[in-house]
Amino acid sequence: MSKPTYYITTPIYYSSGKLHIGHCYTTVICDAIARFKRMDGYDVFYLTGTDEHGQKVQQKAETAGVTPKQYVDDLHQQITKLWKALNISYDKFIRTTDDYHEKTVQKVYEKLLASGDLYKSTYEGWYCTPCESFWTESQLADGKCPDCGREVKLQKEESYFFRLSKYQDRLIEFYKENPDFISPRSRMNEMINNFIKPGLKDLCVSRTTFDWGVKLPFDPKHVAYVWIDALTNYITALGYLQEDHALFDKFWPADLHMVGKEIVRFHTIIWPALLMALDLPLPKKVYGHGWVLFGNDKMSKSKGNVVDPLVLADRYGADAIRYYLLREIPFGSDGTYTDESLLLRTNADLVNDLGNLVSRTTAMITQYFGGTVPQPNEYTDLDRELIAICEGALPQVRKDMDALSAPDALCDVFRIIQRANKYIDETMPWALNKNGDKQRLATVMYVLTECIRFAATLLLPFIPATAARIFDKIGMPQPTDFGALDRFGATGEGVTVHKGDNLFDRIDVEKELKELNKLAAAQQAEKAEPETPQISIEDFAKVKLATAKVLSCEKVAKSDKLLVMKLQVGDEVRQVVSGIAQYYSPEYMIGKTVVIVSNLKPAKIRGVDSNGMILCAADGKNVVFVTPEKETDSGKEVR
Ligand code: ME8
Repeated sequence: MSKPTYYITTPIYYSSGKLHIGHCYTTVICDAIARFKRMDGYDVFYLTGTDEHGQKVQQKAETAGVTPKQYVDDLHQQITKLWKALNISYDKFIRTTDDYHEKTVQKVYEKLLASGDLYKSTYEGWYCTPCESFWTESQLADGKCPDCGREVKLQKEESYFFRLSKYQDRLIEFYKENPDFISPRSRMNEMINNFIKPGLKDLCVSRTTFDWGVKLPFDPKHVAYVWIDALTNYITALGYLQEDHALFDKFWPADLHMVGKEIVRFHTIIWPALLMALDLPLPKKVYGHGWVLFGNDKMSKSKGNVVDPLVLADRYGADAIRYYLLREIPFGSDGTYTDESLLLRTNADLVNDLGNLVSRTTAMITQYFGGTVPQPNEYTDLDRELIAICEGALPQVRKDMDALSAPDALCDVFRIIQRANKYIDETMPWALNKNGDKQRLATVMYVLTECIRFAATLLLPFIPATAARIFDKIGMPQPTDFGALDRFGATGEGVTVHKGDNLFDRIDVEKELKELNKLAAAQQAEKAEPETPQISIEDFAKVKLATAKVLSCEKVAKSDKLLVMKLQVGDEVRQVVSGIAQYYSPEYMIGKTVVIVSNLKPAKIRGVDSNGMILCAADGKNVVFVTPEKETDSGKEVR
């Protein structure tokens, strides 16, 4: 008989910056669920990936002096390295720049155009020129750009629109028929009251102001804008509208889209409407998890004052990070990350409870029975209490995982561990040994080994590397399913334990906190502007500065920041691109005398050749170009 399928996804991660520990939350939760389902008999497909198009990427690449593709390639590498370090067992990693994805997005737009769900119109919005971003009235902060606080102007742009409004009633109907579609429930009310009831507006789904995106095949000056490109990843990854669509046939509709609460709206309104428009079945559930907050900061998705998760994983092990995120952050609501809570949680649960149980038990079996797990004799009521906890654990953990609550599931597993530690204190094996009661001692060692086997099996989805090490220590093969959890007493004769190293070393919290502070400070300093070094007169002599007269000037196409000028520099005429369009109009520049760096290596900026750089005085808000105090010829050396 074929296994039931389970398709689980994370959002695709923006490729415009480094990921922090908050980002790891979605991926780690999904990983635990995927691993649990695999062991519980499902044929699982776990998808994650990167969201690589858009204006932000284009701008960041420009600032970094690389192409957008080089920029996203580098981030993609960093992100996959992080997932590897955290032991994320995804089945596929999709990049929105993957050829198959781009081609399918184009087909989706064509399909929507053909069915009448896509139409061309004009988008009117508040535009922030420095940020090159459109905002709706309600997104503005005191009438200004919510990102940079500067003035915005009302601007019109030709755009394609998705007929979202048409699906309003069908969406409400769908929610009614599927009350568990949006979880937790509170988020469902939020969606209906805040977004659907006030009325859905058609959605602008193309842009002409930048070009780092999927070009619309029927109108290539437009690129796909954000949500259709991003959301369709969940089906393009499976082969939707492609030659090989076996995975799509097998796994769609998704069982679970796990997303952070800020993007529930897109996944529960736009995504189902789009699927309705494409005549596809809808996903079974969208879960909006809470945020990992940092210190007292409300929501700092981009906070930099926390140590890089790669460094944390390297220092404390992937499982300490995984365990912390799964256990400490209450599922469905926000939780606060602090270095201290990470270290304390690791010491309390992983070092004390789990580590001690395994090391004490393996040490005692080694000392009292030469390392071979003895067979049990008659069970007492005390033993039976532990047996009942073990045998009840899988159904309980399964129930927790059905509710997607990893913290509860881990609490239930740790109940076995904590009870077993107490059992050691209660049975006092050292006294049994001293009194020569080998029979009872054998039963106690056997019960403890079985408790460890149950706990380690159930821990495999959550802290897989540690659980695997436990199986090594207790001399058993690592199970691939929960089959052997139906019966206490499955451990047969002749099993040999190996105590080996500690599972986790105790962390000196005070000392580590100081180290982490230092690391975070170093990280911040790395990001900050490097201190300007002093240079010698010889170094300065290498820079050739000259006066130049602006002969002509115009805007660079598709850029609000750049002007391209022809400059007279002595006998020579050269072209220079300068990022001063927000501060000077082309007309104003014509006839002005400027100062340029004349021996700068030529470069292409937005595809336009630039041979030199115009000197400006800038303070981050205002920019003025430098000009000689008196009229002077062009081409004069400036020293
Ligand atoms: O939203 N705490 O990508 P993203 C918890 N590309 N989760 C957090 C978090 C925090 N502090 N910060 C981020 C996007 N996340 C889009 C999605 S899907 C079609 C397109 C989570 O890189 C966030 O909630 O901003 C989301 O689930 C994931 O990281 C990716 O966020």
